[in-house]
Amino acid sequence: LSVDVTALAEAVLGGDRASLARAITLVESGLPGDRVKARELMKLVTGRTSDAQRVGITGAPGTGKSTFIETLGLDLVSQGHRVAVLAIDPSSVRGGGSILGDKTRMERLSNSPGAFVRPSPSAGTLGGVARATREAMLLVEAAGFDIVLVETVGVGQSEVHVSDMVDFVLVLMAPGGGDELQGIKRGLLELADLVAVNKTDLGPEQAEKTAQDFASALHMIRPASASWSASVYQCSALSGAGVPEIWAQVQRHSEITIANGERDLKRRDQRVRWMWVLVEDRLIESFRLGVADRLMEVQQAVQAGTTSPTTAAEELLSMFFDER
Ligand SMILES: Nc1nc2c(ncn2[C@@H]2O[C@H](COP(=O)(O)OP(=O)(O)OP(=O)(O)O)[C@@H](O)[C@H]2O)c(=O)[nH]1
Ligand SMILES: [Mg+2]
Repeated sequence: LSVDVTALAEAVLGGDRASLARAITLVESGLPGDRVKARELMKLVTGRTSDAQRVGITGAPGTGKSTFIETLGLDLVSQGHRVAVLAIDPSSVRGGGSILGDKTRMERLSNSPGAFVRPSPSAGTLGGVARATREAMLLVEAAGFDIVLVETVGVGQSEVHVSDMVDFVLVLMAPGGGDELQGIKRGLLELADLVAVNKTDLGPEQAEKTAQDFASALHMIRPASASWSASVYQCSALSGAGVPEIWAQVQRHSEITIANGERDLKRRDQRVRWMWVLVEDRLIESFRLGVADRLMEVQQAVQAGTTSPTTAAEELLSMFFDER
């Protein structure tokens, strides 16, 4: 990309959508030259962003996250808000192609002048995608969007990163019986500020039963904050039923945590954690480059058991440090 970063920053701050899109493409790029420009761009917009409300919407694939965001987003736009939607899709990291890519279109919301919908970057490391998403969030705030909704698939590590960048985590669940509380769902519940059982239109009894199961599971989890504990709501993202009630809770949380200073504290912590994410990302990247000649071989020897992990780590580390 050939870019005049200063002009780009001013255009983003002026709310120009095409420039915003180009700026996000720049922060998503992995090319070293682009990374330098992206860092410059981020410096220019820092401290000049709007004070947006940041909400993460996570849940297993197919639970209705995009549908929920479209319904909610259109409603918020009609109330005069400017809504930006960003997506983190861990499958895009592994496969090179994005699962969300096609389905995240949210056509009606994308066409709304009050909204900006950006699908997930389609390549990069998970850390890199999370970094790009966080920077994209700051960019949409610089462009004046006052609500940012971040969609993530609640598998793998992505939800850990999303709770590190938002004020509120909404977990969407689909109704269903049996082993509902195993594995990823448990992990998700621990991050939730609110759990919404979606698709109630498919069967109210089933949804009610699922909601009760999650409510009792939530009782076993110690709330992260004294001023807020997660509760369970039901909705139909498709019909819109229950969606305004859920948003009212997000608002209530926002009012409480702004008033008692918790939101500010959380954002301070998040900034420091992000500094470390960036440091780790850069270190690992330069480490991999630094030991690239031997990395495959050593890794295979560890897999085969002919070299111990300790010996291998020592070898790679001294190779890396000796080269500097
Ligand atoms: N009946 C019913 N179907 C719904 C509801 N919400 C979403 N769906 C459907 O469920 C399917 C998945 O919805 P999405 O909104 O794409 O779900 P998602 O969680 O974003 O999916 P991924 O991005 O692939 O993880 C679509 O066919 C939706 O139409 C709902 O409230 N009721
Ligand atoms: Mg989706």
